[in-house]
Amino acid sequence: MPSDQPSRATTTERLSDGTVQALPASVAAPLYDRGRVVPGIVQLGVGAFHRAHQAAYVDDCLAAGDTGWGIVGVSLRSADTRDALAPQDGLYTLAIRSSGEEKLRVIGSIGSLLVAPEDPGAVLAALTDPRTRIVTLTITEKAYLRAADGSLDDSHPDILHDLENPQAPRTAHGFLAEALARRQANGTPPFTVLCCDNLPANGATLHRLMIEFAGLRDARLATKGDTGLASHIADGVAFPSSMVDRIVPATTDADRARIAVELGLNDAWPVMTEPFCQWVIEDNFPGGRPAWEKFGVTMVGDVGPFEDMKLRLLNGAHSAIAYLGLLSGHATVDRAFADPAIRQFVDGLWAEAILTLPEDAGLDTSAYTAELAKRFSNTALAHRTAQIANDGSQKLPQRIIASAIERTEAGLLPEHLTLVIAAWIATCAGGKTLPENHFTDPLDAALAALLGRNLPMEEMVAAVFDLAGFAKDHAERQTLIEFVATHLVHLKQGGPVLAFAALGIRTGKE
Ligand code: CS2
Repeated sequence: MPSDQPSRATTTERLSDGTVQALPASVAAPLYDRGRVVPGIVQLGVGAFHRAHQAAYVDDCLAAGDTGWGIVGVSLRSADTRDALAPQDGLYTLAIRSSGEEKLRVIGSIGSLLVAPEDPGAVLAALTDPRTRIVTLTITEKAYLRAADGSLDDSHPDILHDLENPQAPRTAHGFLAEALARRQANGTPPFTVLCCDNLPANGATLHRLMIEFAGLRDARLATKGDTGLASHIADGVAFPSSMVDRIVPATTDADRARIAVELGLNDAWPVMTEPFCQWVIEDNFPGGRPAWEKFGVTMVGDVGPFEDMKLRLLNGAHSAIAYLGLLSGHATVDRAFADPAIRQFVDGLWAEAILTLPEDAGLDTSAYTAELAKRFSNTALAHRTAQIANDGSQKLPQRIIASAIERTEAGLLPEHLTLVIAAWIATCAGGKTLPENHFTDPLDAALAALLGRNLPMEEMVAAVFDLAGFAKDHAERQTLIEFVATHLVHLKQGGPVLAFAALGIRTGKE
């Protein structure tokens, strides 16, 4: 990147409404009057993904004059994002990076930021504001608090807390339920709930969890029948599904320093991303929505095929690259993907997963995987394998296990798919020791206890499947366990080289 104004880097001035005019012409900035924007969307989870994806689409809408859709950003846990962005009036830089090029754009769609644990009442006030017509969620897979069988984890301490304290919730479920109940009581129409996480049938899944949660709440509050919240949520609140896609590596201090030079202003939390961006949304917004289709969003009747293709091909390959990459000593996706053995493995994985996708849905899987190969090769992203490795127990079911079950049901082998599960277990067992490889999982403690028991291989894999709820109640469970156990023996005896060799992938290191 040209840094022709090096002196600017030393400035302590912050990006904000007051300084945005001073940005160099090469940086795109919000030209609309932010003061006139009306908050219409409450976003739960204001992490980097939301800021690279949904917030950028909404910024386009606001810039085009559709000003009723400003975002109120809510962090459900930490104050970090609010602390970084509040002094910047919610402004932040999106750095769109491809090998050899970086384009900067300042996003203005987040008008205010709230931290739920500090002030749950303020969050409920935003959610019950009649101007709020859509609530979007990007809270990561584990925050949906599903038990191993996929139902609501009704013994989770935060769920129990929220049932006891409906006015001061901690979970997304608790906030949505209380706000929908208050709106129902006031005669304010409900908002539409738009899930933007990488879950299969994400809208329907959240809808089901919310009906379960509201049912428990109704039982506590002894409200029954048609006036109950559960039936209101079941029949009266829309939960469209959506497929979201943009690769967003974690921001580093080097990124902050480089962006400060380019802006001539400090930005405490710029967000890094790739040029590719996709959002496919089920068009079911009874309370209205931004004209997203004008800004590149695909509005459809059924998101299912797009979701499955993305979860199984992009995210499935990502998890494969993460665990096999870590086991092979690769710190970033591009480096792992440049390893010929991993590259060949991913082709094999795609071939297995593609056969599980519907043939009649008009999906062009070869164009899609060709594009994925380009995206994974983007050296400017430095997307860390350890970042993707987080929360494998929550991610593998929709990315890998669903395809493996369907292949086995169809009498086909899931050899590549099951190696990803084995690589996850092997990485949890041994690969987390180096600080730069560190990643976490909600099952960490239970997994460590189990892996420390030195059980015979197949018994150990079966216990991991039980713990994580993998392939629960599926006839194919035992077949998958046997494949995973065989792969694990290879990984234990000869690392990825031996495991790849068993699949016919030669590395030259056998
Ligand atoms: C990644 C995703 O961290 C991960 O698990 O697979 O965040 C991925 O980068 C996004 O889903 C891309 O849209």
